[in-house]
Amino acid sequence: SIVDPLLRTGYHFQPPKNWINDPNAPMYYEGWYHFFYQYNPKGAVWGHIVWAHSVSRDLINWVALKPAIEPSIPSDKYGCWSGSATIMPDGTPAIMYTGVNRPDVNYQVQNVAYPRNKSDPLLREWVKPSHNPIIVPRGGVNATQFRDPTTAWLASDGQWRLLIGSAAEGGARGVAFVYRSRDFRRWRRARRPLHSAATGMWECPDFYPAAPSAPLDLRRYDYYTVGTYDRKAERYVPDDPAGDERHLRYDYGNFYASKTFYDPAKKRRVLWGWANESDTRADDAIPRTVWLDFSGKQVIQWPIEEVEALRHQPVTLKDTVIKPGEHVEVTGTQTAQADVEVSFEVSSLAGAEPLDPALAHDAERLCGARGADVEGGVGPFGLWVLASANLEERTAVFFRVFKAAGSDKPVVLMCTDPTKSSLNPDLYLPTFAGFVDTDLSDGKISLRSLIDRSVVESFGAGGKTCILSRVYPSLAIDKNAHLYVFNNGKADVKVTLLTAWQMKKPLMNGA
Ligand code: DQQ
Repeated sequence: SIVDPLLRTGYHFQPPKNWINDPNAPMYYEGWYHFFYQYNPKGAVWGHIVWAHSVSRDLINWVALKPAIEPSIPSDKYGCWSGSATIMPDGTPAIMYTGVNRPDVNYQVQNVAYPRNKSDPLLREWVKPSHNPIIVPRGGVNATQFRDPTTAWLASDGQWRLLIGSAAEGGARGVAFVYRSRDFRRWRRARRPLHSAATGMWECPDFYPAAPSAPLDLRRYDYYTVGTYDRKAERYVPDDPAGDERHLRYDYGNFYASKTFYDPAKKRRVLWGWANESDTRADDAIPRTVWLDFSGKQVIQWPIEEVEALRHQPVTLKDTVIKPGEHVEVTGTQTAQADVEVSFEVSSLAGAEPLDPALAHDAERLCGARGADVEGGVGPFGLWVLASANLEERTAVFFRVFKAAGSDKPVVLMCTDPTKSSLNPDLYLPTFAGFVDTDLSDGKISLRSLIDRSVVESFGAGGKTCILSRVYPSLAIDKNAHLYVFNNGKADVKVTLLTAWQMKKPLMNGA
């Protein structure tokens, strides 16, 4: 469908045109950040996939280079699919990626590519050595479900390890196979996979240390688990063996095929996700820093600090009480492309509504039933973003507090409700939601939303729960987008501080 160009995102990563999907092999090399991504140079839908390549000094301003890896050898002739970079001990990066080698079925093998010229910090040219493919599906591995090699790591025995996403039991079980190599050329599969679960195939696995434990991400939504890597047994053991492996997600919205890399320049781990459009076909991704929280049970995500360089024209709201059923507009800055940070304070949790036990484990259904306009006890309160002047259009990002059945324990739900985001009737607008790991003991909870014309990317409670949503307003566009704080609960809610900044448009691949 045709979308208003003013709904094109301004500061989320995107190519000048055409289809983009997974982020691939993000890395830092000689002062430059490199970002590769699944890209169709020929059209606006997934198809003939190459590795497009952009570079940046700051992860915000991007310059597009020529595609780095395109189909050119028998083992990648029908597609260059996702993969990762590994920095060799001498500092040279290697890219491992999946190649499709048959026209009729998606047979998958793994290839390697190296920079032609290590002294070019832009790494413009990549060569595929003649010993490709270096890993082929053997021994009962399903060749059509065998892809997306991770970054490799050196184990204590001096051998390389990497993981490949796959499936077993006819696709019912997601599997992360371990491969070993002495020379990065001949790879052998370890007898036992690192980990597996009854989730369906695992695409784009990622495995990284987050002291003292390590997340592993699973599939379809970007699930992850936190656990311990038993180096001797080469097995991953989730910290919570009884836990549901589909419990924790990086993001409860539109965010998939994410990948991390370690940024040695700022000593942090950076996560990129793919925010597929729910309507049209041009897509974006945003970097977040990710770390393990104090409890060690989940990760925290926060927009990389460089994003703050785009902020200007701030306006604030201080110590403002929002009464039940009221809303307050935040004026004085344009908010179609904005960064909003707000701290809320609820005076008492006494009026929190009881949690329906049937919905206690299903945040999305709970939010569907108890949305932004359904009056509650404590909440719903939060932001209406990308709102039209008369509020016919608005996307609600909010919290709602419940009381768990049989106890007074507060249960905090975070939602993005886009059902009123557009008067355009033909849109797919799912409600997204996740629970927030907080007991609200001090009555305080924060929310940050990065608004980018058709992206609303929200971070609840300092990044404990994140939701990215795509919306396509027909009125709340550009200068006609408004921002409000609302409270549809029965208890007062205080905005202790809200700051909204307009966001400048960085260099974005020449778009
Ligand atoms: N996209 C790639 C695959 C990967 C999938 C193909 C995930 O390598 O498994 O474009 O979105």
